[in-house]
Amino acid sequence: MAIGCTADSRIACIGRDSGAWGGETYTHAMAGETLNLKQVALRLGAHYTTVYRYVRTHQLEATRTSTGWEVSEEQLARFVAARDADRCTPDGSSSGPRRRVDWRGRLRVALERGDEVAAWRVLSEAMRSGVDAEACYLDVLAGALADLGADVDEPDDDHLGSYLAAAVATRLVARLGARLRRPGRPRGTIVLGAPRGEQHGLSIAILADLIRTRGFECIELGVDVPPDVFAAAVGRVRAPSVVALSVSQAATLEAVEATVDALRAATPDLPVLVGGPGVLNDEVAAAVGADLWAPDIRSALDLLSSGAPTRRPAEVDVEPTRA
Ligand code: B12
Repeated sequence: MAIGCTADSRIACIGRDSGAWGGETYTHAMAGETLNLKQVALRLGAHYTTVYRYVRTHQLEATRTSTGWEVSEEQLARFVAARDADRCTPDGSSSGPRRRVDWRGRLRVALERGDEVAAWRVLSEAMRSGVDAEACYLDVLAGALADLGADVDEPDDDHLGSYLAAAVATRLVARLGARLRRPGRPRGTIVLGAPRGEQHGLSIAILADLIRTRGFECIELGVDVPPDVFAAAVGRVRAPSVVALSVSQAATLEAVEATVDALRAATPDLPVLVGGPGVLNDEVAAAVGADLWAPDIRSALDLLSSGAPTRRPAEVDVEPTRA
């Protein structure tokens, strides 16, 4: 600790000293300058490995360089403020308000870096702190993916972040799915896939896992599925309850329509559910011939769990009656 500082003022004043730690000279970083992890450890009065863990779990923002990690004064200040908000009350009791941890933000950083180890650590910590599986999938993981490219300062023009994130997220879903309990006798079977031309597969994997946790069997067809394959799949299932199509881009709506037509020809009474960013509302769903639409996965799960979804009633043109 710096000479003359109390524990509480250590963060503020230790940087005015200079000295050596592990043979390295440190000084207070001027505005715009950065600190390495040893310097941060010294400033926090923590061990280097603890600081490294803060970085890997995205509690402390840092930038990777060719020689290690760099932390700016602003990043360190944000970390200290967040940590202090999580601290005990002044009387030493631990009943102070708990800080809401930004699992979604932390995960997003790890996803964009393509860092599976850090990403899994964030999810594991979230689960350990009581975030349930559904919230892990929908609020933390899907939330982090939805935030991709939201950084105006760092536009991801080449989509590299999306590719890295999708690859890591795919592995995370596989790991999460393997942990889920699937209750006994299925209450129905849902056939699920994305239409021809659609490469966005994460929503399908997530929806499939969560459908199973709600007690349904799920036949997962994956992405870029031709209409006749959907038709063949429902033909093989003894009593399918619903076919669900995940549509991430409006560009594939024609393929959705072709899929609905093929399904109607194969199993006329089977309801078709559509959802995803490519289907804005129920009117678009009706226009492509689907019976059901849900704005998000939670609503879709509630809809499926609420009973036996049915086909949309055919619109009947009523002739005005004469008086
Ligand atoms: C990862 C990603 C990719 C990855 C996909 C890899 C993979 N294995 O999935 C890659 C890099 C390959 C990719 C490619 C492209 N992508 Co992309 N991608 C994304 C990104 C970043 C995340 C999508 C994701 O998986 N989210 C996680 C899931 C769980 O969330 P979600 O899809 O939003 O789904 C939620 C709801 O919509 C709903 N939902 C989803 N499916 C279903 C299904 C049912 C039945 C129900 C009820 C609900 C439901 O519930 C979910 C959770 O609440 C989004 C941007 C974003 N910020 O969302 C763009 C995004 C989906 N992509 C987009 C585009 C345009 C493309 C490309 C055309 C880009 C290009 N120029 O090449 C290509 C198209 C490839 C193709 N032919 O399909 C657009 C789509 C715009 C649109 N609505 O029309 C988006 C929205 C980006 C944008 N803002 O422009 N992409």
